[in-house]
Amino acid sequence: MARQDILQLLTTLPGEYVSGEKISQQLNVTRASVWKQIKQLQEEGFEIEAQTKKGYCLRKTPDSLNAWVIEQMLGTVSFGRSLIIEDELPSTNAKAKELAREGGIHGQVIIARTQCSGRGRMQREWQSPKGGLWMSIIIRPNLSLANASKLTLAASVAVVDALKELYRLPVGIKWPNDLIYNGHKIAGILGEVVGEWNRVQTLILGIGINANFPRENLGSSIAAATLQEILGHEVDLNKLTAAILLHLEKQVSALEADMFEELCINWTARAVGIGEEVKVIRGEEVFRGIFRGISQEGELLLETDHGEVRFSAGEVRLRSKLGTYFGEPL
Ligand code: BTX
Repeated sequence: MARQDILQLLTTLPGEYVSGEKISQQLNVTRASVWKQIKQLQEEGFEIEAQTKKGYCLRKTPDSLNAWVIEQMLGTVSFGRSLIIEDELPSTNAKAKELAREGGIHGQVIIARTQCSGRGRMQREWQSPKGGLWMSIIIRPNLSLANASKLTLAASVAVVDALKELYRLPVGIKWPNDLIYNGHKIAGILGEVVGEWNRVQTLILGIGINANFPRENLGSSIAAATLQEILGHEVDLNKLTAAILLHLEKQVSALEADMFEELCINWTARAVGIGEEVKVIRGEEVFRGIFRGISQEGELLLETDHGEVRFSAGEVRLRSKLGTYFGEPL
């Protein structure tokens, strides 16, 4: 008997008691083993009331990551319909790449409660303590190579919208796809291509959100924010996961329907620093100018004294005129 079967029975009539006898009959198991499973569910964070005469009643599902709970909350067609949660992984992106090579499907999600070797762009370290949301999605989009790189921009719009919908948080996008709250990084997004892009057409989208832990759990040199500190309470990670996946699926579908202009407008509306004087650093070179937004191809547009210059993500760093980027130290 799977614990899911018990949960399914307890949720058919929300708020009502289901007798141990009924559960044991329906699932063809002893009442003692039903009790054992209920105790395990309670340990996983399900608030289940047990009353001698009435039976069991599910009062609340856990806020901590739980695949069954996420599944109940999902409003997507394919994103997250296949979903794995591991206690610890080196990196969910690395695991997702492995799964993609083994035939992982479009929309498959892998989440880790903690990562011991989380990565940012250019192999930078991404600290991933317990309490965060560290997840990767396998995307096999119906997009041309030129358009596929826009997926990471779409992902940043999706995460901003999910955070706004759930917590009314005004989060901005730092080009190309870091999410900033009051000058502090609250989330990061990493898109990685698997195999030969032209043939395989698979992108791994890694999303990391500083959620239920204090900022001190990250290195002191990092200008980061966490949802717990901003909101003053822990958040429901299952709800957050389901909301992000729904927004992401919508964004990806819009891109597949060739709606890049709309994405461009949505991204720009959420971006920080547009119209400001900035420095763009490419290796040893420094370009100064006004940050004008992004092109249809997702490149950064810089208005310099010598005309407009375009930069693609990955090759450059962006800083405000004062040497900081919206609060982030150099
Ligand atoms: P990034 O290269 O823009 O950011 C990396 C930089 O951010 C680091 O050099 C460090 O200064 C800072 N940093 C490290 N950890 C944190 C943190 N938790 N919060 C704020 N700042 C931090 C951004 O890369 C993309 C990150 C994607 C992470 C996800 S998590 C799930 C998936 N798996 C995986 O290994 N990566 C992705």
